[in-house]
Amino acid sequence: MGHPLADGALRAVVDSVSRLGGDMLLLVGDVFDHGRVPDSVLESFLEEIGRINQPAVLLPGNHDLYDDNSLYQREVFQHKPDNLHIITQTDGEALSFPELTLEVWGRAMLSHTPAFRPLEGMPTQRNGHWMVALAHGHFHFDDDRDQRSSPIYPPEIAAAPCDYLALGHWDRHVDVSQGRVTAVYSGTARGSSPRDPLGEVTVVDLTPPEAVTFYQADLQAGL
Ligand SMILES: [Mn+2]
Repeated sequence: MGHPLADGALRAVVDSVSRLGGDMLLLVGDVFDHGRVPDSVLESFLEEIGRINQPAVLLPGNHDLYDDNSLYQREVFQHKPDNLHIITQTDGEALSFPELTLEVWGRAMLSHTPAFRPLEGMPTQRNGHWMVALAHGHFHFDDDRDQRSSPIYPPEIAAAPCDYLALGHWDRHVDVSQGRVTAVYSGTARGSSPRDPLGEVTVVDLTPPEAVTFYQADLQAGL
C-alpha cells in the first residue's frame, strides 16, 4: 500500500464522515509514507476524498513534507476535488469556513527539524468563529530530556489561541490538552495488523458557546 491509511482504512474514514455526522474531515499529516508514491495512489486518494460532501483539510507532515519536491506539488493535485483544502503555507495559513462559523489554521512542514515549531504564528484573529488548529509534531512531556524535531511544548498549547488542536505524528491516541485548549492525537485509522485492518478516528464536537468535547470512534464498528 502506498500510504499509511491503506485503501480500506481510507474508505472507512471517508464513510465515517457522514455516518458520524461530521461537518469536516481533518487529516493531520503523514497521509502518505513518502514522497515517491506513484500518481495512481494519489489519484485513488483524491477520488475517495471527492466522495465526501463536506470539506476536508489536509496538513502535510514529515513523511509528506511541503517542500520543492513535495508530492502535493505534482500535477495530479491540480485536479483535486473542490472539497479538499491542502495547507501549503510554511509560515501558516488560515482557512475560513463561514457556513460552519469555523477558522482552520495550520503550518505546512517544510523540514522536520528541531527548529520547526508547528504552532508558531497561529493568529489570534478569528472573526467570532471557532478556531481549530492542525499541527504535526512531537508533544514534549515535561520530563522529556531529548531534543526532538517539530516539538510542541505544553505551555505553547495552553497559550494557543484555538479551541481545538488536532495533532498528528504519533500513531497512538493521546489527550495532551493543556489549560483551556483541547489537544488530541487522533490515533490511526489503519489497524495494527492485516487481521485487524481498521483503527480509530477522533470525533470532535464544538458546541456553542465554547464547549469542546471529543470521543474515539472505532472504524471497525462502521462495517
Ligand atoms: Mn509524522
